[in-house]
Amino acid sequence: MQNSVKRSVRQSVFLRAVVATLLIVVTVAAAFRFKAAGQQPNQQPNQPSNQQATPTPRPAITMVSPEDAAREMNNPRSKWFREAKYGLFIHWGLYAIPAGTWKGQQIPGIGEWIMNRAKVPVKEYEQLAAQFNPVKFNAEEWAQMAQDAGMKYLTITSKHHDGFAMFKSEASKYNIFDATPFKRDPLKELQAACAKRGIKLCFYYSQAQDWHEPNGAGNTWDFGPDDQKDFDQYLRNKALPQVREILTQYGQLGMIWFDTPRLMNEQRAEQFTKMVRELQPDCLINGRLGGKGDYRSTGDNRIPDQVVPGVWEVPATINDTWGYKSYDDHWKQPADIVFKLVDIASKGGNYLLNVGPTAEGVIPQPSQDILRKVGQWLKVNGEAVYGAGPTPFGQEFGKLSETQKDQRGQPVFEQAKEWRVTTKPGRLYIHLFTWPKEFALEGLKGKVTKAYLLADSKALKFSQSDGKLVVQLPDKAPGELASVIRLDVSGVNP
Ligand code: JFZ
Repeated sequence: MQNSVKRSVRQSVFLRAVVATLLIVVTVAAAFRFKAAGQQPNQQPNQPSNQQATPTPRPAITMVSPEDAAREMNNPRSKWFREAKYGLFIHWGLYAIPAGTWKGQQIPGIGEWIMNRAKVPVKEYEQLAAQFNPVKFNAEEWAQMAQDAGMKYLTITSKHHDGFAMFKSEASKYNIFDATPFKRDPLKELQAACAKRGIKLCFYYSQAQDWHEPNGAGNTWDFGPDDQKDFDQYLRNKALPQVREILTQYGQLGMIWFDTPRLMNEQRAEQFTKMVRELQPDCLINGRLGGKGDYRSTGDNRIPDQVVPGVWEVPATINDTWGYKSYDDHWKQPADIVFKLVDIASKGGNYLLNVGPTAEGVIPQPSQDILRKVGQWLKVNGEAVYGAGPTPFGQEFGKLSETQKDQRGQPVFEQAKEWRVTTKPGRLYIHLFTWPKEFALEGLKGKVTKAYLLADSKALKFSQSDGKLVVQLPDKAPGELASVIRLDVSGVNP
């Protein structure tokens, strides 16, 4: 509600009065409810400060039928992806040159949208290509960083909405090989560097929005409204031929990550699906093509509140932009990223975390340092993440507020952040984000035969009776970031 309140306040004094009245009503009502429940208004457990704002109305993820969830889970094509859990997203293109500033003006919003947000005419934006010379680009270093970070796949923008291809393309000369002084194909170089390290290479491709093309979706400032365009002409002449190129010239791809399916329909999506299946039957299709994909994405940076069945991924920023912005230093810290990675894994999803390299071809040092810290944690605790399944519990996620409602009148979810659980057959992994004297767990089926911290492998004392397990912990946590207890459980699969 805070955001909408902010907006309203700007809009008019009248609205301000309405909002103030509403707030008073809500506060009074809330106080009554607290009283009825015998609580004080400030007794809200586990409410981290960054969760105060009411969630935006869009849902975290599209729910699917149990049949579709099972189809996703049983798809042999997605096996590597379901196990990988953690990938590196890279948004890199001409937008790294302006880096968030156009003609001396800082342009609000995500960096890769600068052409759209500043309504830069194609003729002007195109000129960036002549300056694009990322001589510090080193595919080996990028792939090595992904590996050090513990990321199992790498998804890079082969073409974003600005229409500029980051690979050598016959279908359009508006590409990094033909239109820049760089004259190299970074995707080709990444193919080799990723293959060497067993990292799955995946390409983002903006199939619908293409602000460079008169018939592509999105550029209304040069080319007028989308509904008057010959969108199929654009698909035929650029998008489909370029997707064919990326499918045929870079070896086996892990997936193509399509995005923002404006103007797409089933029949248009089908042309892409058919091409991917014919040329690379093992290549995954993400959920933003405009038809049914192999798995689903949440909204950007949106983590669901509970376990979500099926195969899904949270695309997320490490600061507040995808494409590089010189003045965005709002970095998520390693502890936060570890929490989000575990939180997502414990709900059954993947985490695709983004970096935005500079126009010189460098991944900003702060993001490298942060990701490597998380990578060190994964070296010790990766067994509890890679290939791990979701929690059999759920009480650890928090609960619906009895008092706070969002804009739609739905109760706000109060997230708890003390612990999370991931699973493997015969094993439970308890990730602790605070350090209690002992850890107690209710509702555990099966008999615990062994308990120890992944960090030091020393056996922990525990007792189990009436479905309640209590594990004794040493005085100090073994590491700076989350500590993981491994429980070996016999009898039933946890
Ligand atoms: C899209 C792009 O427009 C953006 O530039 C970036 O590449 C991002 C990863 O994807 O933005 C979206 C797309 C979908 C949602 C939100 C932002 N969504 O479904 O909530």
